[in-house]
Amino acid sequence: MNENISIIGVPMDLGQCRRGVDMGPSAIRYAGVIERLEQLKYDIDDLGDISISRPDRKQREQKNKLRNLPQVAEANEELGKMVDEEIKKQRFPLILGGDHSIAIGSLAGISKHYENLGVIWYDAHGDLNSDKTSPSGNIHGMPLAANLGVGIERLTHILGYSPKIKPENVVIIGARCLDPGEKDYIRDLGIKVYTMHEIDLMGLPKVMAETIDYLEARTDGLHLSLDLDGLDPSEAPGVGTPVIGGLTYRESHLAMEMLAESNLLTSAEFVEVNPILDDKNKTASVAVGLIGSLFGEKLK
Ligand code: 6HN
Ligand code: MN
Ligand code: MN
Ligand code: MN
Repeated sequence: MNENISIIGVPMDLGQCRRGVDMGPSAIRYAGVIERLEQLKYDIDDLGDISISRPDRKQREQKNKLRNLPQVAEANEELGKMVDEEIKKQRFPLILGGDHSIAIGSLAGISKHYENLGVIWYDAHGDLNSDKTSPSGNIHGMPLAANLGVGIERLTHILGYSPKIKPENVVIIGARCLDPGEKDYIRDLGIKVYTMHEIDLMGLPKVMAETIDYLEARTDGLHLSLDLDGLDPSEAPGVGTPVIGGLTYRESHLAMEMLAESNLLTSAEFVEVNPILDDKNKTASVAVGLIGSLFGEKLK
């Protein structure tokens, strides 16, 4: 693993409707992410939080199919540029959210550097909606689609190119709440998905081993996009769209250890931590625990 990590906080809550997820980066820092990584002897550069412009009242009242589109797009351009810069400096970008709409900017900055970027989407949801299929108008339900080049141009072409990733280089893990349009899309494109059903049948270790083998064979970089709602809400309650029946902390911890052992990871983001909905910063602490495992706590 790259020994130099740049942390970028993205206090974004405009990709969905619940207040508080903009405090996710602070909650994760407060839970000790930097100390944890420094103990593992990484060189950490905390770049702080990017600034997000707020919609004024008139903009908020506008009935638009895509909620807060100008502000979300602008912040993602900004994030994309920062991530790109850090990779140019040969540093590992670790992005802290914020709602999942920020994965559009993360991948815009990352994907420029790879021919075949692999993505693990660890999430209860598919985040594969577009303006046409979204039931909510919330952009945090759209980042994976946007990165695949599906949706409106303002989101698909962040940093001026599209698509960012290919469907065959994506693996979704933990899905248990997919909208009809998302299911059609998964079927049409043949995206690899391990739903909770498959995880229950196969066991998480087999799922991770298959995922790692599959991506290792076809990709030249690997990004982890981990939405804390992939975990069960009993262990990660501080999320805006909880879905029961999720991955346990132990399973997730093992998934991170297996990723660490694979030595394939080139970037990561942890999103959807909402301290207002949380129980004593439990979800942020879970995120920090998973980050420790991901960066090789067991190996060092
Ligand atoms: N997330 N599929 C729902 C929607 O509104 O499009 C929920 C999306 C949740 C997104 O948790 O990142
Ligand atoms: Mn998500
Ligand atoms: Mn989710
Ligand atoms: Mn362990």
